[in-house]
Amino acid sequence: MNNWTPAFINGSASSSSGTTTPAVLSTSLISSLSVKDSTYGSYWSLAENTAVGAKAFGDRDFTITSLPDILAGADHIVTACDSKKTDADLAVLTAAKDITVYVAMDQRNVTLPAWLGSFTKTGYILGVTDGDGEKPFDVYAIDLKAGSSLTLGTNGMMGSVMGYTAFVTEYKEPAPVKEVGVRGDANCDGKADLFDAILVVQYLADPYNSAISEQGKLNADVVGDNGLTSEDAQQIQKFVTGLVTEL
Ligand SMILES: [Ca+2]
Ligand SMILES: [Ca+2]
Repeated sequence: MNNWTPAFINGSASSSSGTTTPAVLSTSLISSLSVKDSTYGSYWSLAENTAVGAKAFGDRDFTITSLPDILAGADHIVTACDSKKTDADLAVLTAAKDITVYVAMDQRNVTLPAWLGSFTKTGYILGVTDGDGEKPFDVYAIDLKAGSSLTLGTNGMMGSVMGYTAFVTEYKEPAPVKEVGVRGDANCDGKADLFDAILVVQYLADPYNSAISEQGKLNADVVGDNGLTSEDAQQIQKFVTGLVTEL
């Protein structure tokens, strides 16, 4: 719980009938978060300055135990894990500034909801530790202009997974691509190996869901200076297996 400061501990109110009114919440980046989940919405809140050790959900003691650098200090949309049981839109978020919204989805959720299709898979992994140990969550991102709204939809109704959680940072221009780094180094870890060949093959098969960066695309374009093709993947594989000695 270090450094975890809720902006609001859910501002919801219980009516006399016992049902809860979902909260409307805000931060400097989010002008409003309108929670639509009438069953579990009272567990939702917003927290600022996300750090390792923060609670992942409002209705569980599970904590964030691995946090990618891009999410350090982010606003955290603390969802309810049990909102995974709600087969409807869960919340509507309106941006106070130009922001990037990140949704972290349990990797065991293989029935990704359609609304996530407009997001980009970043390749970053968030770790959430439940009673059984740390579970990896894939981080998806979408940019949102100041004043625009985004609907956070259903988790996809898959069983035996945690619900998603979400984060918001101020939008930053992507770092400009300067020059080729290590040739063949698609994943930008400083060396060319089999993982780079695999990443290029994955990119070619599904470019919209690839974790490859612009710098990685430049590094991996080892044949023809013409963008990535199967020839680039094959050439990196030849380098890995020693058939060619340089890229
Ligand atoms: Ca590499
Ligand atoms: Ca090429």
